[in-house]
Amino acid sequence: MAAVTERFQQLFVVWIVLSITSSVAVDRNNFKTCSQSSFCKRQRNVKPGSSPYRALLNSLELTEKNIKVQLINEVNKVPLLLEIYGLEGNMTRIKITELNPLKPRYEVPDVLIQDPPTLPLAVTGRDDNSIELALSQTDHRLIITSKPFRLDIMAGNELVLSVNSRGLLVFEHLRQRKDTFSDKISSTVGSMWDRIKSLFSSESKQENSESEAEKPEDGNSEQLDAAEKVDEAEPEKNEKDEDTENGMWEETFKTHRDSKPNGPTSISLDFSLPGFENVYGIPEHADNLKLKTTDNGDPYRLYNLDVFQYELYNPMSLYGAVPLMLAHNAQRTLGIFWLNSAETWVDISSNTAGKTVFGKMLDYVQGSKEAPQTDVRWISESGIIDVFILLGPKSTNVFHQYASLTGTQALPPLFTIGYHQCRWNYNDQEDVRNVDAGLDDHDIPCDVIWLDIEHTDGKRYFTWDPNKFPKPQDMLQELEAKKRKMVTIVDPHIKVDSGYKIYNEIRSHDLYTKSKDGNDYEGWCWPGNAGYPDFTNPEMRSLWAKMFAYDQYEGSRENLYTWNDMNEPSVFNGPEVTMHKDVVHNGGWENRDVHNLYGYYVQMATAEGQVLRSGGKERPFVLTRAFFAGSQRYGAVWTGDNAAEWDHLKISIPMCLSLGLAGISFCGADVGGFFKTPSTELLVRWYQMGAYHPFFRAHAHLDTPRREPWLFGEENTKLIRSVVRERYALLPFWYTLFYNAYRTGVPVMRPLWVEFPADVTTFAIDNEFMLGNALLVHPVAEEGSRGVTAYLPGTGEVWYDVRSFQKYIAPQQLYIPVTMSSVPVFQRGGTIIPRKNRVRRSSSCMINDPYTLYVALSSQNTADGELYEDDGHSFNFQTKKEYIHRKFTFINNILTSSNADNSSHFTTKAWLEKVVVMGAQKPSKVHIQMKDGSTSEVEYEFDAATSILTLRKPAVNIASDWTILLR
Ligand code: NBV
Repeated sequence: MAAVTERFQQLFVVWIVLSITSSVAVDRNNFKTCSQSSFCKRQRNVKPGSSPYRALLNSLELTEKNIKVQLINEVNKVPLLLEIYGLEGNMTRIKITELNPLKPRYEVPDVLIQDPPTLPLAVTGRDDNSIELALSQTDHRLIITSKPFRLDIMAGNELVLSVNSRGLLVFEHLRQRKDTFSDKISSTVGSMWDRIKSLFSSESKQENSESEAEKPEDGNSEQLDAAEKVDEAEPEKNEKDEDTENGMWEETFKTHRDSKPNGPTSISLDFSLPGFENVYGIPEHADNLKLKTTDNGDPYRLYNLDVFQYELYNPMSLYGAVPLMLAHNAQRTLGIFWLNSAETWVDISSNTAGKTVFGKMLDYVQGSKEAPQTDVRWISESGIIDVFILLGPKSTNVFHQYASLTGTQALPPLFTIGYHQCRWNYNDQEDVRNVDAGLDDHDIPCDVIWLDIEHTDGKRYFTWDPNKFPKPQDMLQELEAKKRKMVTIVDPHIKVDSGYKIYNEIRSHDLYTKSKDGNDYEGWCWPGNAGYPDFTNPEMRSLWAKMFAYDQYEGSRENLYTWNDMNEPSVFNGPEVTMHKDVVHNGGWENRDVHNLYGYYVQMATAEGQVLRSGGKERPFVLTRAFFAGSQRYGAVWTGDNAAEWDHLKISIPMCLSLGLAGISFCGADVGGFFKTPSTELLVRWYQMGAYHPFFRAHAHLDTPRREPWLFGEENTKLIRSVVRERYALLPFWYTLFYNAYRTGVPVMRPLWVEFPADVTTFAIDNEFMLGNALLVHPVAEEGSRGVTAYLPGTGEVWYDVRSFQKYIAPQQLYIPVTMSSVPVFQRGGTIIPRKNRVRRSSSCMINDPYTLYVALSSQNTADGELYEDDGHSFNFQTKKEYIHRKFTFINNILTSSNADNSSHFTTKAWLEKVVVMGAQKPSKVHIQMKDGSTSEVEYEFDAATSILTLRKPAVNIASDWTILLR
């Protein structure tokens, strides 16, 4: 019998694979629209209008940390508690939850890196209908209006953001189901109990005029009911039917029934942003950088899902979710961080959307009073309202603010920013050996070779297929000898198999997620029937972490790292290909509450495992597909199963930019496209794109023909080789950018508007991007392209083509004729970039190699830049401050290298072999002066045609202080 079931499961998986490989586009029927998600539908049916909420100003309580005010829904009388916190660093936190919930509601743990430090709030004004509060250390004020309830945030006299100004605060309070006799009794008892409690609670001591708060009606929120009732006139409609119809107490999607033991629990809140026309962020969506209005379609959805063959330019969910939105205009940037891990939908509307530039001009000329405004509305299925308003005012402030809450990008080991060679699958040890040799034979640097699911023994993670990979240690050692690493895939679905150590261990600790009936939850995935460890449980995470110990993960070595896939989690036979919402996690929480955190915890536990196996010494590397706010602390993210199509190549820019804005800098897309087979032209263009993305990995589907970079003729090998080598030459620049992302939260890959905040032309650009503040990249992403038009921003700024050193004055739309070898990249005047021009097999081989500095002079003949270097792999940069952080400045014809961080110390053999100055004038002499005062002459060359000055062999150690004087 067991064998029959096993066979059936195998057939099912084969069927899945076949259907996966035969269809062409996403099957939208597998995924809910807003109207198929009952809470989204109920909420969206509530239209803007006067809010039924009133803030009970007399209930205001000022504590050391926050202020508390009760809100009463004047229709259903259910009281809420509003808490407002002034946070250090120009942020405000707004929490709204039930004053007397039937039971606790979920509050997201483990994402904030600390209890955010608060600043006292002071009441600075008050009248019958409002209270004014001042946030200390800023010019920000908060105004709470009582009836209808709204909250306005002012900066000086300017209104920055309003909360509930459209009256869309909707809070489905926890309630007893009314449809059975026993429920009726418990409901009555429940509400009697509530009343008794309230009589004795401190709130009951409020003045009479406020006392409605203590008499909740134990019924549905009438705000929602009113919106939901299809036919008001229909007499005596059975409540149970209506609840079921509205999906309040149960809901069915396709064949899947959601039992909804807690009934309706959703929440919603609106925010108005006067003066803003551009909003960004809330990854992950396959859409443009600038988010679109959602009035005529679905809201953007945040619900981690394994969306097979995702479609582009739509608001459907993808694998990860970061509920952070940024708003930007020429004066300021702000952020809204909605800390909720349940299924979430975000509606965006704008009064200027759809207006042409001419229409806007007409408004201006005619003096139309309507200022631009964007309105957003967040809706989540459960939990509480816990939202952080990041008040900027600059984008860099918003990045710092968000980083102070959720942490920064972990500084990756150096090797991880090199090139990664992956496919589903490298078949066996021999195959790996050949690929490794192929890279060397063709002079293509590479740091990592990856193994996908076929390397395992029957999709049992942490094992090796004994026939294909009989000696994994030998294979890893061979790679180590080449200074290369390997990554193996470790998915979180665990084959149900009593002969499988990992399965048994998790079971013996009773750490699998549970079905609503209390048994281990099982679903189908690659191994057939699988259990899903409860990663929300710290015990499970620590057990998982221990599984990476060298003596536990047999065949592993120090140069083996990890890839977490399918961690949304993907459940082939689950609703929307994921876990049932009524699956139970640690503490009795439902998957409904924690869903978007699952993948986050998988990556967290995996990264902890890698740190643990090294005795806390080595930095981990984990690539994850699913993510949440804070995932940046645990490694890298890729954009999942894209396709070998030009539009997928293009969308990789906004997808990674959006992730970067939301704190996750280490992002990449499968180079070449995962599904389908790229034309050679597309493959080459994809390498040219990928070489400038933070995470640079080629990957391909099992069914596609092999596509290692040397398989397309010498000419194409040369093209690919050249961009991969360019990537390696720029590794010092990349590593410095990552260090700054780690230090400050500022993204590595940036939209142009981050660097040019007042230039409105940049606000919607997503076919080019900045790396740090210095490089502008406009990859060719059109088939058969003969030219591209790049926008060079910055009034009065200059840009230099990094290959020809040709200088351009900005701003301008620059037409650039292209050939297959062209990758338009420009260095901004005023910046200095470090490179290592002697490219070798892998990043570790280049550790001691000398540097070249590229100094691009601004129109004022100045420039500055930085260099960060450390051992590339350990935590010594944190624990012992072992690193160098240099600052380079060019001013008055003097180039200076100074220490940017005197507390650091690190010795390196690397020296300065060359300095290239763009936009220079010919000097008559060049000297280098050391800290001890000693000077020597430096040889140079000057090319008058290009204004390039090349200083040869200053020959100083890169960690030393020196000054180069041009006379
Ligand atoms: O493990 C196989 C693939 C993997 O190659 C890909 O990168 C993941 O995104 N995985 C998805 C599962 C199957 C996809 C059809």
